[in-house]
Amino acid sequence: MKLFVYHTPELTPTGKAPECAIAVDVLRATSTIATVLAAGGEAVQVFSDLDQLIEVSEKWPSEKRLRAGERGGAKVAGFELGNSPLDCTPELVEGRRLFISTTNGTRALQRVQDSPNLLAAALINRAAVVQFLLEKQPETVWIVGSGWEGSFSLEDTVCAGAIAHSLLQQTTLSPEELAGNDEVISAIALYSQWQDNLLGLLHQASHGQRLLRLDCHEDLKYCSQTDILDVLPIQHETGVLK
Ligand code: 3SL
Repeated sequence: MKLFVYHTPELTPTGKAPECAIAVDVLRATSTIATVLAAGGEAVQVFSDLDQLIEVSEKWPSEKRLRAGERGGAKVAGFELGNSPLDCTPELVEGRRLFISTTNGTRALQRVQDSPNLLAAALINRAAVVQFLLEKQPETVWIVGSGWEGSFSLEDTVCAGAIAHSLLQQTTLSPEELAGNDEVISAIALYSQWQDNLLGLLHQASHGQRLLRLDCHEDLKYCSQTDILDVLPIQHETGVLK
């Protein structure tokens, strides 16, 4: 297995998609997607365009759908939900499809949507993602961070590092054998330094600070936890994760 980390969708190569791709948006899209599926949501359908989301979701029975939208960290007017995983309770989401559009996370997913094995990962479901990789043994894996509007983000890179670190612990691979690019080595170094204080790292991250200004302290706490959900969001048809 060769692992490549790309910090943003913009830095991700164009051309043939890899055998396995993992989109990461710890704050907060992939944390929300994992939470919805763990809470019994039927599926999560991802859109970059709000108008398209509205058009497609209109065709779905209203009692079976929820619309979630975030722009600049805030909820989109008229939608039931923003992008807080804490709002995605079993009472609300069970049996329903979440139609979601966010600023960066949905772009990361769409960037690698042609991969035959597209996963959504966050710290909270890291172990399930690693388990999939260990069982499936894909030759090439790309981890694509969402970043923020084209820029690097600490929280996505530390999650990439958490995945790589766990792979190293559970295989005989050396870092040099696993790493397809230097970003993997730096992601492992970041995780190794912060693994005991991931909440502290999220507080330092620029998007973490943006969310703190929006009073999302509890979201940061929740998203900084590791391996708490045994759920593997995987794309079944383009844009639909189950
Ligand atoms: O950019 C995104 O995709 C979001 O996850 C950002 S936020 O955490 O909802 O503000």
